[in-house]
Amino acid sequence: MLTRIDHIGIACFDLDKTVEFYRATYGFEVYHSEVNEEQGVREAMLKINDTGDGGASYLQLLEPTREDSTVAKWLAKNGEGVHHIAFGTADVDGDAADIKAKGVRVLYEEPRIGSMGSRITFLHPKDCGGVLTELVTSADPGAAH
Ligand code: CMX
Ligand code: CO
Repeated sequence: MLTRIDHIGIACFDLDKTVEFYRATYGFEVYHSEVNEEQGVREAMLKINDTGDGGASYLQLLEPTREDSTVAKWLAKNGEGVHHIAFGTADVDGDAADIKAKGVRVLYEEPRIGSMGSRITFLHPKDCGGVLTELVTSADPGAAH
């Protein structure tokens, strides 16, 4: 069951500059940052609020680490902006299987590693009304992140 907005993914050319925009404009601070080589991104997670399921909702700011990454490709075509949305679930495997059975393409056979050790998969934007959609199970679903 999808129980929250886990994050909104925003693609940018310059992560430090974008982090500073969110800090100066809204007062949001970086909760966590990391490089995910498999996804080809350097990212910052800004925690916006805790949620009723014991999790939280974030903004995920994404800067590409290499030219052939999905985010670099997207930025070249679209410029900066909202890249994807992510729903949180305690069971990414089960929810991905249920959604796949409804005819939506799930991009990974098995969930991969996302922010903060989470397990993630993606649904094809062409099957989701043009919205790249991620499903996320936190490393510790009972914890605040
Ligand atoms: N949102 C909406 N539509 C998108 C999209 C996005 N983020 N990315 C691509 N598309 C659309 C394109 O506009 C294109 O549409 P048209 O054919 O109408 O022009 C179509 O999908 C194919 O796009 P493409 O540029 O040829 O890109 P690919 O097919 O090579 O890749 C996708 C698209 C979704 C399979 C790829 O981006 C992917 O695997 N995404 C999942 C991984 C990811 O995004 N990782 C970065 C974030 C990591 C994280 O969140 O932790
Ligand atoms: Co994401």
